[in-house]
Amino acid sequence: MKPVNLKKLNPDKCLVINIHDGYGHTQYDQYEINELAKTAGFQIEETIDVKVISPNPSFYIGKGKIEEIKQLKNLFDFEFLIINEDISPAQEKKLTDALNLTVIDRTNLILNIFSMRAKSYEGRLQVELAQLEYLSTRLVRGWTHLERQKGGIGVRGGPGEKQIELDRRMLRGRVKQLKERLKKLTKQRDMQRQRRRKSGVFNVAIVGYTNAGKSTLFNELTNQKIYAADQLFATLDTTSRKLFIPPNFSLVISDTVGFIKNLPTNLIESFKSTLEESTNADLLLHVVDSSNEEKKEHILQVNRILKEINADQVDQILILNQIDKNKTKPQKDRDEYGRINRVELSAKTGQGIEFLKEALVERTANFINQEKIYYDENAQQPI
Ligand SMILES: Nc1nc2c(ncn2[C@@H]2O[C@H](COP(=O)(O)OP(=O)(O)OP(=O)(O)O)[C@@H](O)[C@H]2O)c(=O)[nH]1
Ligand SMILES: [Mg+2]
Repeated sequence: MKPVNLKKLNPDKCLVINIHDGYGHTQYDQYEINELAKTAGFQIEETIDVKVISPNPSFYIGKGKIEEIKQLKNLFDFEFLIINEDISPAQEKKLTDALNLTVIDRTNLILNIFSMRAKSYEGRLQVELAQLEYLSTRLVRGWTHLERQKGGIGVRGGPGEKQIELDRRMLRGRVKQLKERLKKLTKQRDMQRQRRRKSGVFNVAIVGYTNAGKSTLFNELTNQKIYAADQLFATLDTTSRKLFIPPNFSLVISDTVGFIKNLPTNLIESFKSTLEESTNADLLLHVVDSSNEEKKEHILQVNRILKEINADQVDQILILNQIDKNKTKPQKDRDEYGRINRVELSAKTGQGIEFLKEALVERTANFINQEKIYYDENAQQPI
């Protein structure tokens, strides 16, 4: 029941099971789970659709499907089963035992991709914390389950209880240590932010669904070469750069970690300080892959997470990226206050970037004026 260390196991063959409701509806996008699996280094041998109206409490899927998977296993020889859902620890364990396969649910897959991607010290601490929190719920539940077998809560000396108790204690110790280290880093980050705020710099954060093209846009705007790739969660660490727009505008722009539908809460919690880069921004560039069929759902999911991290009040400009794929023209739209609030562009070819720069100049000028009013008003305050 440990988070699987995919680093050691990759690349490997897997079966993907796609849960649907009998009408072709799935909670999670089939294309996305395939991309997640590939990003984690898996080779997808076979995909099967499994209808689940109400999940089987023991195995999540029905017994008939378990037999079918056993037969597929004989044919295709895979070691991993990836399930396009989040299943309970007990279901994971039962499925693993029944099939003699390593079962990985969607949350576990995402946690592992994060762990493979984490580069910075802070990123590594954040991912480890999220993974341990995920593991701790599994251990706790496994433990209560053992207790129940021995005749009720509070009964001592059950088989394996000592080991689990020991594991739990070590786990709690490490979680505490990680939280303390992260707290120190958060303090440093807060101080940096305060300094930036005091200096009256306009802060812009690029946010959006994973693989929308945030890093490509960041590179195009700042002439940087940070990692951008056709992979989910290519970026985990926030990168900030000063951006100068002629004739005389400057701002700080940050590229941030991508979001995904139902981003595991453990990750949101442990990545809070990184995500707060968006909460504390003056403007968000919400990047969307306009060629993606799921773009409306992606916008909804990003806004949902922004709300969760209290960034839903920050002004947004919607960036419909990748218009080169749709072969549509660059465009800008304005809101009822006359501000550019929507730009259609291609971060890759640069088409439409001038509209975004125009929007940034407008917003920066506005910000500087507001700051002046703020300072003037303060100056008039009697001491
Ligand atoms: N055709 C086309 N491809 C693009 C465009 N913008 C980005 N891409 C491609 O889309 C893929 C993802 O781009 P990234 O910039 O890494 O996306 P991201 O939003 O930073 O992704 P994560 O960091 O993984 O969340 C890369 O292969 C880019 O080359 C675009 O305007 N047009
Ligand atoms: Mg990126």
